[in-house]
Amino acid sequence: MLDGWVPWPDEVAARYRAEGYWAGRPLDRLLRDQAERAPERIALVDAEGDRWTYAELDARADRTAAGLRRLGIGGGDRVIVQLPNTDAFVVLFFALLRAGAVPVLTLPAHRESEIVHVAEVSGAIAYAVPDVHDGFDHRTLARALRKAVPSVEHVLVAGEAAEFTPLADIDAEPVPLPVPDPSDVALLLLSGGTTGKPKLIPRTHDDYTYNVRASAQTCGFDSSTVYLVVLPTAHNFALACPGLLGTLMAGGTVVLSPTPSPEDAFALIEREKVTVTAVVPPIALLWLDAVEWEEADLSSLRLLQVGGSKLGAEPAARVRPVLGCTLQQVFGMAEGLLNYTRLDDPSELVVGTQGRPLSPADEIRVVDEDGHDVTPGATGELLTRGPYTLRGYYRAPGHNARTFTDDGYYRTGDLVRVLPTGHLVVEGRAKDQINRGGDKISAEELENHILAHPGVHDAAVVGMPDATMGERTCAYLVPRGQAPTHRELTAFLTERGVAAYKLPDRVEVVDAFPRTSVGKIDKKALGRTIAERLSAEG
Ligand code: J2J
Repeated sequence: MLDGWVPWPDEVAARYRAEGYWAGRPLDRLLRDQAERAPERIALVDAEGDRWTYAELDARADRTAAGLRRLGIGGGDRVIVQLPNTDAFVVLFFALLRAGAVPVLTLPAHRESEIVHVAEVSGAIAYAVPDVHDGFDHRTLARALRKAVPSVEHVLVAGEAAEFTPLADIDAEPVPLPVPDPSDVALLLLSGGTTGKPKLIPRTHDDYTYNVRASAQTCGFDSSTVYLVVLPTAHNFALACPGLLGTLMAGGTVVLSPTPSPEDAFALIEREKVTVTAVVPPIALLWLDAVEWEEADLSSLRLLQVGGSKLGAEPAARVRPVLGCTLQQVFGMAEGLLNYTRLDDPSELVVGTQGRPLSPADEIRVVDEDGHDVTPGATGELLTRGPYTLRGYYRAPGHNARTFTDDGYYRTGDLVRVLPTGHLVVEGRAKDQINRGGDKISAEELENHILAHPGVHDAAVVGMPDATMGERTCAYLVPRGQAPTHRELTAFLTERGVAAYKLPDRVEVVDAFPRTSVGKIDKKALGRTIAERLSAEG
């Protein structure tokens, strides 16, 4: 069993098993089951139109798993996966599970700063990358990683491998492999983060399989489902809510879009007769406008899932008239808890709420700053525990002590109110994070990077309102001598290996920060100041 993670207490785990939430099956079985049931059905289609049946995908995963074992990868080894939306991701994901290795999923946008940290915390022995993606050479990053974290023994490359191992060569005759314990960790997801360094989220075979199965049921997935992966495959939403795993479990077809652009996505929706997809609000807004200029037949689309940040009521109300499909709001988190509006909810709930918890076993509390339950309907911080919500981050005991209550509730940092129907409305945030159109930025993490600049004495990162993204990032600086310009600062952060989505959108230089009565930086005041300045600028 993997060490360094926090399992559910025995009696709770026994209850989840007895009540049927945890089925006691390894996560990779969902592919094998369909390969046995409907081997000739199309499981996967990529942007070029290449197609794989369930039998083919299953066989490739088996061969790759055998190849991984031959390389010595298996038995709980952590493997960082940073692959774009291609068949290589899908095959490697299942192959790692079958080899007994633990995929550590990172986004294509992550750079040296994030990847090195993830490798150090996870103790990864391998790193899987594309050769070049979006103009960035991941082999260069791999070289830097190997220097910084010697435990990373293997670099597996989709495409031109240079001195590394081509993913295509990881191939061997299938061998019988040990079956993992379903209560053990299957994969590690990256959290949005509220601290200096990103945290890793352990997800077990039992909990993630339940997450996928219950989501697929709630969203009506079946063998006629054609799901378009628009967000990165490594994102919990696109992977498992119900996402690509839910589609495969239901025997449907997964279509991979290389980007969320209307050009790519609309063409694939038309070509493959896509029935469902999942996007973040800025993409939903773009699509709602793009129907004006991007000619495509979207009539196959039945369901658009939107989540990651709050969707405004106005665009929410436009989804059905403009795109001709049902909207589903999804308020989820890689840590676990998922809230969905239901397909048969009345439109005021679909438009005006962020859904209600997926599982009857999800427990939620809404508390005030002292941790007391608020009166029903009032706004407070959402706490949750349940059969697919983590009990602790991986190898983070100090952080866990602050982020979980003694009785195992996860403090989400989200401010919500609960309607009598059980639906949640997200009202704000208690955590020090910027939600930039679904991309999460830990203020503390970014401040630490900025503080390394010689021209910065102190830094405070806050969100500023933005019509399309919801929020963008503003970095307030107190200079030491000559303050860096916005351009100089972003160049400095890029050089440090910070992912592009974390770069500040604006820099404000001040002599001193406003302070609260206890002497902390008053970020609320900074947020108000920049919001006022923006509205004055028009
Ligand atoms: C407001 N805030 C939201 C929403 C997430 C499905 C959907 C989203 C994620 C995700 C996910 C929100 N309205 N509809 O993993 O499976 C904010 C909250 C939450 C945080 C989690 C999924 N949907 N949020 O966004 O781990 O602040 O997961 O706590 O990236 O996003 O971020 P993340």
